[in-house]
Amino acid sequence: MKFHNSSNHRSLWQNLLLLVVTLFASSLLLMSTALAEAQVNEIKVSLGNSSGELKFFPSSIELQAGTSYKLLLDNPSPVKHYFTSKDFADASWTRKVQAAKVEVKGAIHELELKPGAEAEWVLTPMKSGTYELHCSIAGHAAAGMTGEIRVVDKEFSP
Ligand SMILES: [Cu+2]
Repeated sequence: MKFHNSSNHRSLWQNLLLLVVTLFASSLLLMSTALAEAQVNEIKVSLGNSSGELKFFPSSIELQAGTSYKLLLDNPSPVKHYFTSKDFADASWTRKVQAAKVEVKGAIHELELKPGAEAEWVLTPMKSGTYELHCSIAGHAAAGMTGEIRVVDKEFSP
């Protein structure tokens, strides 16, 4: 093999290759940034779990007032549950609730999730405070199916 003859060619090809790799890498970076932005305000809350524990997972969430969120609710448990947080709902602006190809708009105070159900609640909390969350099925809150939603004010940097 002779390397010396093709050294000019090699550096041209290497430069081209470098350019292509750089373009590819930066487009990947842009794509992953866009994906990260799309996912940023998603918060997942499970109502119960597959072993039937009467809890929310997690049982405490913190949101920022004036920021829009997508709450991804699911029920991996064998029984029906409710996501009930009336004061939180009253202090929030609900853009929509989407579940099984049905989109609901307007005031929402609680969501019922049957076993295996999933729902997306797109909302913007408007007022800071600590709001209680519970499942309104008889006996579930007493057994521990409660939680809290903390809404904090946005921190403004000077
Ligand atoms: Cu329940």
